[in-house]
Amino acid sequence: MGLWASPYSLRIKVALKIKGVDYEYVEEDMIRNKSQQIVNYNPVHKKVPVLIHTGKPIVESVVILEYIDETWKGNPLLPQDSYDRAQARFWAKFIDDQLTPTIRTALMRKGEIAKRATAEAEELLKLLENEIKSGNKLFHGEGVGFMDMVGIVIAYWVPAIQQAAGKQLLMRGSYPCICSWACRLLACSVVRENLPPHDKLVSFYGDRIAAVLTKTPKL
Ligand SMILES: N[C@@H](CCC(=O)N[C@@H](CS)C(=O)NCC(=O)O)C(=O)O
Repeated sequence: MGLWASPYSLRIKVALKIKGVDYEYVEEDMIRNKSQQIVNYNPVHKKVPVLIHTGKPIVESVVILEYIDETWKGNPLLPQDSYDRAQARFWAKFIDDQLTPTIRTALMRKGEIAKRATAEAEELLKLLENEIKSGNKLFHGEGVGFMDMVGIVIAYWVPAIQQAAGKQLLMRGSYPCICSWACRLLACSVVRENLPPHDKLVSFYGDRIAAVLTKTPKL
């Protein structure tokens, strides 16, 4: 179960494709009409994606990716070496817990909140830029791996959100290594063929930004 505009849902679609697993996709209207099924399957977060396998729900995209990797062994997603696996989990947590929320605040809010978040996002992007520049093989691997799936949110969603917001944050001139990695990733057919249309995503985020700004005081 997923949402077409969700980068977290896309991770699961790409992972299942790489593993060659057939599945039934159920689109959820998370904005206007969240189904009772989602609440039942994911009572803690009430979010997509949810993977139902052998009748049981698995939630949280990174947990689902690891579940998929352990259940279908062919075409491994996580690195085989345990140090590299720890690194992949570390950078995935960095992207999901720090980088993405800060970028979203920088792009989707206004005023002092956005200004503070922009400064923080620039620092976090520099950390990622330096890590890729240093040659970390998680970002230079063959094919599409766990780290790439997590990073699609940066590679494809951030440019769409910044276009919707009319702001510039992740630019090639400032972060050439992140942008080259993003280009390589988006050129991979298994990713490209599953991406939602860019313009549709920009329009979706235009509406989300308008909704956020009308709800929050303009600080
Ligand atoms: N940490 C979660 C994030 C999932 C998430 O934020 N899903 C959004 C769609 S992109 C959602 O379902 N939002 C509905 C809501 O917040 O009510 C994951 O990795 O699966």
